[in-house]
This record gives sequence, structure tokens and C-alpha cells, in this order.
Amino acid sequence: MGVLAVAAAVAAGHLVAGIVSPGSSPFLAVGDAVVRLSPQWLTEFAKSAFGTADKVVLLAAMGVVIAGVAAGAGLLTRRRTAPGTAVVSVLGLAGFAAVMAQPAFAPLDLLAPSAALLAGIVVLRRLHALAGRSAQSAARPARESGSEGTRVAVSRRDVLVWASAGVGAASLLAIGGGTLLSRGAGDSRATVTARLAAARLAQAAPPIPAGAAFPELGTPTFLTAAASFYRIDVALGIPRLAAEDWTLRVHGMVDREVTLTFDDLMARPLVERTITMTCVSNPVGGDLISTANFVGIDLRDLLLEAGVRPGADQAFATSVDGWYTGTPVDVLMQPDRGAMLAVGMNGEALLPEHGFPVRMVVPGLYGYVSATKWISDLELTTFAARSGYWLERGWAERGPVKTGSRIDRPRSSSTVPAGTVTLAGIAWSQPDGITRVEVRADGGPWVVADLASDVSGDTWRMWRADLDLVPGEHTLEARATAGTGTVQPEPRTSPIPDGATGWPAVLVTAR
Ligand SMILES: Nc1nc2c(c(=O)[nH]1)N[C@H]1C(S)=C(S)[C@@H](COP(=O)(O)O)O[C@H]1N2
Ligand SMILES: [Mo]
Repeated sequence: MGVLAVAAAVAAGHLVAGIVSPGSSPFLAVGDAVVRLSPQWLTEFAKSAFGTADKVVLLAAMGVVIAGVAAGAGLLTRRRTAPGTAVVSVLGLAGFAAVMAQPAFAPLDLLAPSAALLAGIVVLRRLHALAGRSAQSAARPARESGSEGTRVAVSRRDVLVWASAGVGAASLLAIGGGTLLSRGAGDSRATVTARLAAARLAQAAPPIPAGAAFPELGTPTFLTAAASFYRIDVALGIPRLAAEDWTLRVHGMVDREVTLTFDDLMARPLVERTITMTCVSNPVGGDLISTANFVGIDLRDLLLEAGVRPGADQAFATSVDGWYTGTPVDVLMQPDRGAMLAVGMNGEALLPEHGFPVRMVVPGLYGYVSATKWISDLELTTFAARSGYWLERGWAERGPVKTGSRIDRPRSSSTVPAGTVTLAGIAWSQPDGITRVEVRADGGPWVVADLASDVSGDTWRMWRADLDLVPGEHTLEARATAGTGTVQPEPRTSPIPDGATGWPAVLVTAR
């Protein structure tokens, strides 16, 4: 009964949140609070152990802990409802606290935790009363020994079982319903996609040449489909914001404060840029790197209009979900940098999980210091005054992307036919681009790889190379040289605090 009461509470909160304000689901809000308050070692452990599945693991673990507490509440309630009611109330208050602590908290958000608290207490008391009655009627036939009494006892117990099953099923339905309702931004996305299709671009990205990628040799396609684009964020519930409700306030150390609506943004010159984004957490050989055609407005132009005051060295962005980060102003103001506020990705509106309706993208900076999704506020300030989310967790202040490369084929631990073996992979060094990639086997002489057609310094560049392998085990390595002439360094370092280094290596057996 304790577990059912708490399940009903969680479900009622999630359903009401889905109807009135998706961000106010008490269960997800508690999860967000756990993420935010986690010590650094736990966060890093979760990321490395579970990768993108870390959110599912967290929610499942929370479910187990809460179910344990709820079962305890049930046991305390065997005789009187007061102790169980107290435990359910404490859980309910935790939901209230978590919802109210959210950065985007609004009074309407109180409805969901209220519904949760009410549902939990009502279900606990009702089931308890029902159980009490069926226990009494079960005791009666022993004295009265009437066949009537026996039948009543069985049916009372049945009522209890059916009531429990009903609460369980209704809870599952409510959780499903709340989740579906939270996906409400769909219509708005379709409208934005149509507006983008009809819009005239002030500047289109150059077409991608046919020879820019070697997918037939195992490299990724040049553009990553939005659905396959790597994803990193700390939000448990994706903000479902309609474009018409979006605004961005540019303020702080500026001459003129600017507030943009989505229509204001669409009325400005739209530019399209092909950009490879990377996560600072990407380990050597990892896949937290993707490329897309982003459409949006030039961020430098917007900042020039606002007039950045001298001394402001940080543009501090805040998201609808409460995440925040700071980007170096000197990078944003470089005329060729191409920093943008993006609304489109590969010809469509951004996907909700990639920042719909508007996100920031800055070529050459890791996402954690530049790529704020669901952006709603941009404050010009100083690094001394404010620190970004990952800065507070031990990561570096400035996050320029490091020159990197990856061997996609052959795969590590694979077996290849002895003789000429073709290697293929990617290399990147935003914003200067890649001028050379070399490969070698077993520490032997470096062999210069063929580079695919160049697209831009802001994107990855694919490469291929042939090596002769005799039968046996081999270590294949690669290293890239940047447009600046710098060769990718050999020593392996971990991603924290400012990005992994080291040559990628795969072990293969030639037969
Ligand atoms: N609101 C918000 N924006 C965010 C993040 C986040 O946690 N919340 N993560 C950042 C990080 S660390 C990266 S690498 C990029 C990833 O963007 P993507 O998920 O679209 O690939 O988003 C950035 N923007
Ligand atoms: Mo990241």
C-alpha cells in the first residue's frame, strides 16, 4: 500500500505537470536536484560508466530508493495511518522543494507537487481503510460460521486486490499520459521548419562536395542526421517550449539592452554554416562529435548592436532548463569565428533535445562553454563575476577544441586479411582545419593519408590510407596536423579539465 500510494503520487504529479507545465514534474525535479547536487566524482563516474544512459540509470535508481522508503511507510501503517502519512508527506515536500528550487520556477508549477501530495495521502488512507474493513470481515466468519460471512470476506479481499491493481494501472497510465503531454512543442516545430523552408538565406553554406566523406570505408557521413547527432545535457525533462513563447534578453555590460522574440530573430539576416561540434568529455576514439548545417543569426552582429562594454570578458548564457555557461567575449567577437544563434539544423527546426527553439553554436569551442540549448538569457559580464555549470565542477574556463583524430576502420580487436589494409577515419581542428593526417603500424614509419575534399576549417575532415600488414597482431595509430602546423600531441590525457589528448590507436589481427 505504501508503494502504491507513492506510485500514485509520482504519477499524479507527472500527469498534472504534463498538462500545466512539463518542467514541474516532482519526480523529474528531484532527479534534477540530485544531478545538480552530486559531487564531482559521482558525476564523472556516472558519465564514464553509463554514458548517455546515465539519466535512465539515475531515474531507475531513484525509483528503487523511493519504492524502498514507500514500502517502509506501508509497514509503519499496519495499525495507524499517521506514520505512513508522515512519510508520504515528507516525500511530497521533497517534491515541492525540488520544483521550487528550479531556476524557471513559476507559481503554476505548484499544481503538480500539490496533486502528488494529495494523491499520495488519499490513496494511502483509502487503501488502509479498505484493508481494515476486509480484515474485520475476514475475522467475523470464525464466530458466526455462516456461509454468507465467508462470501463477504472473500469479496472484500477481492475489492482490496482490485483497488490496488486499479491504482497501479492508473498510475502507469498517468505517467505515460504525462510523458506524452510533455511533448507538446511538436506543432511549433513544424511551423518553424516551414518558415525556414520559405525563408531566404542571406548566406548559404557552400554545398558539400561528393568526396568529402568515405562512408563506404567506414567513416561517418559528412553531415550527421539530427536524430543521430551526439547529445549531452544535464536536463532530465527536455524543455518543451513553443517558438512563439521564446525570448532572449541580452543585457549586463552592454550599451543597449536587447530583447529578441522568435519573430525578431527570423526577421534578421539568416545565415547557414556547416559546423562540427565536439564535447570536451569525448575520450580519444569517442563518438561525441557530429556535424550539421546550422541556420540562424550571426551572434557577433547582435552583440555589436547591443554594444559590449569594455571589460566584459564573458557572455554568460542561461537556458530555460536552468543550465548556464560562459563564453569568452573575445572569441565571440572575432569577425571570422561565425558564432551564431541557431534555429535550424540540416533543413529543419532544431529537435527538442538539441535546443528547440534556439541554441548557441560557436565553431572551435567545446559545447560546454558555448553551445547553450534552449537559450533564454545572455548576460555580458566578467569571468570573475560568474562561473558556468561545468566550471563549478572542475572543468576549464576557456574550452578551445583540441586537434584530434579517430580511426574508424579497421575496428579495434577486428581481424583483417593480411596484405594491403585500408584505414579510414576523421580528423578535426576547428577553426583552422586539418592539413595532414598520418598513420603507422607498430611504431613504424609514418605514412601520409589521403585527405577527403576540404569543406571548411570549422568541420571535420575525413581521411584514408593504406598500410601493408603481415600476418599477426598490429597496433595502428594516427595523428593529425592542424592548419596552424601543430601536430596532435602523443601523450594521453583524460578529458577533464579541458579535453583529452593522445593519438588514437586500434589493435587488429591480420590473417
Ligand atoms: N541547456 C543546456 N545546454 C547545453 C548543455 C546542457 O547540459 N544544457 N550541454 C552542453 C554540452 S556539454 C555540449 S557538448 C553540447 C551538446 O549539444 P548537443 O546535445 O546538441 O550535441 O550542448 C551544450 N549545451
Ligand atoms: Mo560537452
